[in-house]
Amino acid sequence: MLATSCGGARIFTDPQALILDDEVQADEPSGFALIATPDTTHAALTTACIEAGKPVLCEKPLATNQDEAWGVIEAEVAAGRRLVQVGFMREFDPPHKDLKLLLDQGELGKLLLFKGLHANLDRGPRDIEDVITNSLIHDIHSTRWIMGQEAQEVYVQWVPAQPERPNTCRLLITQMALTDGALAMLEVNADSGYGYEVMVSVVGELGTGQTAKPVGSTSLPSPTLCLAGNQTRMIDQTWLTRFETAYLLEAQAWVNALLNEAPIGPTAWDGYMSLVIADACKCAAQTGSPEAVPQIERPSLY
Ligand code: ISE
Repeated sequence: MLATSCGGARIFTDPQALILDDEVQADEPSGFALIATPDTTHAALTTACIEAGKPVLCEKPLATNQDEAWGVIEAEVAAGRRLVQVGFMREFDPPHKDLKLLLDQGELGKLLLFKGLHANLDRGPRDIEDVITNSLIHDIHSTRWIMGQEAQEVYVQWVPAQPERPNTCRLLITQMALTDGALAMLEVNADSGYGYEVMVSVVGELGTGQTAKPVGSTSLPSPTLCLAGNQTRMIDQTWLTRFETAYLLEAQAWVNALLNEAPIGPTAWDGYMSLVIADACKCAAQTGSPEAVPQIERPSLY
């Protein structure tokens, strides 16, 4: 039914067959692949696109761990050109972009601290590894992107969702020491009890900055209401409404960039480095100690 409503789209049950199909032409918008399948399939499908010479926008995480992600880097380096963009859509979110612009203009001077708040609504008890690779990965990338620094050391503490299963995670705090001497403190709430929110605040030598509250996604009214003795504001319930604008801007920017043959946005290297840091966080969670993050030489393609 959906295929008919899209003008008779062909349906594939095998993603590899779709990627290899001759009708999917790499030099036309129909030939750009957008991968939004389960996390465990991302690396193999992205690599298949690279090997077929087809540009690909892959949802985060690029892979489930750094070794898998390195395979994607090797394939792209062998192809000799950038074909991959990773779906860290916060780079296209107006409140994040506005803050980043002011920081890049040096408004706050040298940056000292990144604080990230990432509140989710309950999706059932999740293991700490899943919260790190699937949710914290956004905050890891935001830290690298907004601060313009890599992580050097990470330390992880969390509150279990179920006390009898200590590996489950209700709330996670990650601390990071960054390469230029700044710090980061990332809070991921796996079940806020009230809604979905993402906010960043930054402390610089000259002052502080914070992302603006999003001005109502298209599906939510933005006004604050005073009613029956209470002041209320609607809060998104999922990332799909909170980041609706960012997803649209991300996809449009990706297509525009490819038509101009100049890829932009988060690279496979960003996808890889965020997993190097995520893997260090998983280690730190296991050992209960600060964990050093390996500093890896960036291939010249990036
Ligand atoms: C989800 O997969 C996303 O990517 C959301 O942006 C994030 O907030 C959520 O925690 C993830 O599970």
